[in-house]
Amino acid sequence: MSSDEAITSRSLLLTRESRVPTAVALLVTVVMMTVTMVDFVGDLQATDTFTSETPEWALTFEVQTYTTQAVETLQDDETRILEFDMAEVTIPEGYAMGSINVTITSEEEEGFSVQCDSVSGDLIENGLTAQWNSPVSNLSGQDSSCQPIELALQVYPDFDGRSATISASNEYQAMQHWLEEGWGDGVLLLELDVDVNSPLGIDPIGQDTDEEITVDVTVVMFKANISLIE
Ligand SMILES: [Ca+2]
Ligand SMILES: [Ca+2]
Repeated sequence: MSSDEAITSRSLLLTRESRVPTAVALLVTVVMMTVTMVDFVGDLQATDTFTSETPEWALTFEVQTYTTQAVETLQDDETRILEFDMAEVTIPEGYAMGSINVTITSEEEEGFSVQCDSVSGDLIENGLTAQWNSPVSNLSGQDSSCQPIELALQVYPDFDGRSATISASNEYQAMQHWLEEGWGDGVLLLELDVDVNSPLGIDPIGQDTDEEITVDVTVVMFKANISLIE
């Protein structure tokens, strides 16, 4: 390269003809950097106000129930354990098990010649996947006034069937809590105890010696729905 050529190339950007394009290029660069900075600051501001602008979602549940019944006659002083295999429950597509409700009903009805038998029912904690320690679960009950005993086992965490409004940045996050699998697997064990009570003064032939107990098991299943509150 001769010295003449070197001077020509060095001054190429600064020649009178090339000054305008160079200035335009610089200007474009400055504008682009400014746009990027504004975007960046805008993102920071968006993050700052995120909590107050998180979308709200309406949570609703579709509910279906499965019921099964067992009728058992227990003798005085008898204890019996009934099994209800949850594998026999048909759970519709998209549904999960929410809770299990048990109603224990005596055959006797309180009346002039009846002294109600003492009946107790206990759901026995085992490997059935459920919220055994939830305050909503009611595992034990007893009655001696011919009234039904109501027991309940919360299966899915927090499920109560009630609609709610929740804040979440997107639909998946809003739904996330309701997509768990594996709750309600196992065998429900119900222990029944009967102590027969006979009215005083009834002749021995008319003595009460047993009690027919009807157990109704209702499995509540749900499907969660989420919709954006505009
Ligand atoms: Ca009785
Ligand atoms: Ca009886």
